[in-house]
Amino acid sequence: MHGWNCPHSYFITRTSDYSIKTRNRCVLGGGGGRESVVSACDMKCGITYFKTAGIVLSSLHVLAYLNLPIICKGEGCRTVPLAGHVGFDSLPDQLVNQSISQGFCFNILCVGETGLGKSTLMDTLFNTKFEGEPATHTQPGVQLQSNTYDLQESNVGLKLTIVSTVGFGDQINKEDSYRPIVEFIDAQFEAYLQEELKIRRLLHNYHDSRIHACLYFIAPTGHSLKSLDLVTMKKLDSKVNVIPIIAKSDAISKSELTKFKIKITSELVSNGVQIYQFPMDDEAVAEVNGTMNAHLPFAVIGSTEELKIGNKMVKVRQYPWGTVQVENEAHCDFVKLREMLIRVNMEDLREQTHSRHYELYRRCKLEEMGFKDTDPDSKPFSLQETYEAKRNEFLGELQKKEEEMRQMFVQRVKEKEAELKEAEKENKSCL
Ligand SMILES: Nc1nc2c(ncn2[C@@H]2O[C@H](COP(=O)(O)OP(=O)(O)OP(=O)(O)O)[C@@H](O)[C@H]2O)c(=O)[nH]1
Ligand SMILES: [Mg+2]
Repeated sequence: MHGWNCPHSYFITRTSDYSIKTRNRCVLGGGGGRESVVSACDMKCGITYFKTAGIVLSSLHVLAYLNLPIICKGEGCRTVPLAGHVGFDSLPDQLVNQSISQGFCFNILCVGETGLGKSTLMDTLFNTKFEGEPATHTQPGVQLQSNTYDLQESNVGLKLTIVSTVGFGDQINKEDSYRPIVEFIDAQFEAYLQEELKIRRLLHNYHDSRIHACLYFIAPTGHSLKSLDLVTMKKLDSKVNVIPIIAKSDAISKSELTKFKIKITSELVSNGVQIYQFPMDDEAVAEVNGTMNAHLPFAVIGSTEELKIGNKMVKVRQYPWGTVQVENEAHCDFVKLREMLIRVNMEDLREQTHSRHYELYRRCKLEEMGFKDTDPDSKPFSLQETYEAKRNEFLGELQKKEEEMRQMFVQRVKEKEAELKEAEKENKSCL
């Protein structure tokens, strides 16, 4: 969250109702409570940016919208009185409009063995039926299947890409199962890097296919992680935000699940697998994210089947012995996953992908190509200098090769001359 000198920030959960939470989680407003907003502003002021589902608004904007006086008492906050309306308070509006017209994009990678419920979970998460055929267990290798969909909620458009592994875990030799996944992730980074390096870049129109979240489906064995899981997650953790989930968690009892979660967590730690942690630096969501981090890996159930319970239609899986409700937090962690992945941390996942994973890929790639920021004396090294150095290096190598070939040629001529002389001598002696 961005702020102007003011240590206090407010967080709007939804654009529609302007309910305001202070950073200490006290909810003010809620459907436009004018007094509450005044008191929030009275309490701690300054011009603060509100961040709402990836859209930035300022306190000025909110107060102006609600037609409220703007009171500023923030310490260390320099204020310049304006004689009249200038109009820069519409900046957030411009940003909101721009963001809405551009739309958002989010890419999820589902990694998990065949039949672990990947497609069902995606359908359940986004409350729709995505296309896709079940995979057979006879695939000779792992493949990745990618589908992009345009979704619309209220007036916000989302370009959602779901990538799923096909044939993962079906081979006898699973040594290289992680490789196609790593290659796929790198290929998306490479495509973005190539676009960035173009002279005519079209990044605002570019369909960003970099993976923002990797849901790693763990089989509900109740024992421990398979070596395939550990190896794959370890290979992926520096390239993508890995969120492990226990799939089909209705197949495991409550007490077993608690032990299984502890076991998985300790195995991940002891093998140095860095899974994605919900961020704690923003006080508005620190508490909820902290609590959710302790619940990882989420135990989920997927289903799109609906049943009327009471007077509400709910998503369920029905069994001869009873019914399990997908969105009931006493039954599984599906709601926690949906909240964390979509409502609270979608923007952080996108940001982490760009600032951490892509940055690492870009750095390694450019270094591999010979680019560097500083010379051996730690002095800044420009792109032009890098180009010159590379060119000189190349010319030097070319000259060296030329010299070697010249030497070789001279040597061969000498040898041939010696051979001819020898032959001439022999001919003379025969005569
Ligand atoms: N018990 C249980 N079954 C589930 C759950 N989610 C999905 N299933 C069932 O598992 C089967 C496979 O589900 P899919 O969603 O097709 O699994 P998938 O991982 O996409 O399979 P592939 O794409 O073929 O690898 C279906 O019969 C689902 O109804 C769950 O949470 N619990
Ligand atoms: Mg599937």
